[in-house]
Amino acid sequence: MSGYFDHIDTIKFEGVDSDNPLAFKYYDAKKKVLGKTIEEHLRVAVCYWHNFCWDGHDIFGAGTFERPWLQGNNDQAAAEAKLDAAFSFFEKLGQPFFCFHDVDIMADASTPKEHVENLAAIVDKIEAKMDASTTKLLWGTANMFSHPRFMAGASTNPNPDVAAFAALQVKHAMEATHRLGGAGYVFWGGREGYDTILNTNVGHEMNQLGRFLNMAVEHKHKIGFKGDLWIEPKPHEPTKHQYDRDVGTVYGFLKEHGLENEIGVNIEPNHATLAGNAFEHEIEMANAFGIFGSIDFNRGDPQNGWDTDQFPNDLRENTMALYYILKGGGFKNGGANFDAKVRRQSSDAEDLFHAHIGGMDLLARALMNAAEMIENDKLQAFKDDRYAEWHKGMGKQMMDGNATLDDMANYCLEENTSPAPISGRQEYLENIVTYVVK
Ligand code: XUL
Ligand code: CO
Repeated sequence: MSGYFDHIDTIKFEGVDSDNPLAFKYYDAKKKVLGKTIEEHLRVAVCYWHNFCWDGHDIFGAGTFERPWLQGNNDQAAAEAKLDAAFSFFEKLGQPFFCFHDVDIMADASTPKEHVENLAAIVDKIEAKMDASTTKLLWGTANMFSHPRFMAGASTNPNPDVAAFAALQVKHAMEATHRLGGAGYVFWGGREGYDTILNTNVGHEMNQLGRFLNMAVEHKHKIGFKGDLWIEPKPHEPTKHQYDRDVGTVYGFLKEHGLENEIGVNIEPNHATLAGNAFEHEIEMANAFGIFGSIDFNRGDPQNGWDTDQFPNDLRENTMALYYILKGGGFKNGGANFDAKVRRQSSDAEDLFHAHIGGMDLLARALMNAAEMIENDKLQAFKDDRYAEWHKGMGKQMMDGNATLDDMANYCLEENTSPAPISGRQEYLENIVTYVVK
């Protein structure tokens, strides 16, 4: 079954003049940018679910991909065939990181006991694969949204027995992630929200989620997992309202439950846009709150209002994203996971390569653009100047907590201040970005 990718050679860096569509034009893994290699900066990851678990079905039609390992029942042999295919893909792409949900990697299970056994059986195999390669695990997670038992949520379910099943999955998925040396563990609250307020006790559900996440944090420390925990915000889909709506909402939630120093965020641009936020807004909010973790790179379709999970191709948007990621100190444990899928008509093995090559070349270009912006940081210089008054006089007194509202009001009266408007220079600043995007 690993023969599925045999007709494709290892993908090499050939540079911008290459005509070979199955070669990197910009992603030169060992090239140094701002003191680190492109590979070290981006920490690119391939996701298991869209690439190896999905057969191309949509809500109107059957699978179109004919991946051999997806043809029969998802038993241990099929899970191992999928694993062979995945690692042969990783090898040809240059050994990127990978990410998985528990159910992506394992044979189907029908009881809690089987779940634990089947997961353990495949983790043994993954460990052996990883020992024989340089591919590393970026993050693991538990899928607590596909099975019908989770239709009303996992930890936010009205039935605590469902939350107990979720606890079982998180415990074992986190332990598997730890064992495989994962850099992080993600909580995407797939159905941690609701479809109608008529049957939902919102306050209670959010407290359930808060307590559940505290238990997960306690477990992380108990087992000695040193990776990061990240919540992945999304406003809706599949539920109408999800509690982890966006970065700002997640931060308020973390504060409410005393988790702001324990859990960060895994930001996904297509989720940001569904919430009515720009991608870079979410990154900057996470930087401002000190909770930036990782990115699930993808894009939505500007004309479609759903989570299309397409591979990214907007150089300007991703240049800005990389600029703000670098300004925040860059990825530490996090990285650039492609939570993206090829289109349903892109049914061949090579389409998976075109998608990842394009995404990696795009991010490498965006990184180089962002580095150029940082080396001569006109945007920062403009901002420093714009906020300079806050570092002296009454502005500083206010920020240091040394001025009352009376003090400020009296200052205004006494100094007779009537500030003239100062241009925000938006177009000038946009031009700076335009000239660097290439
Ligand atoms: C769903 C989504 C998930 C998470 C992991 O929109 O992004 O794949 O990344 O559960
Ligand atoms: Co995602």
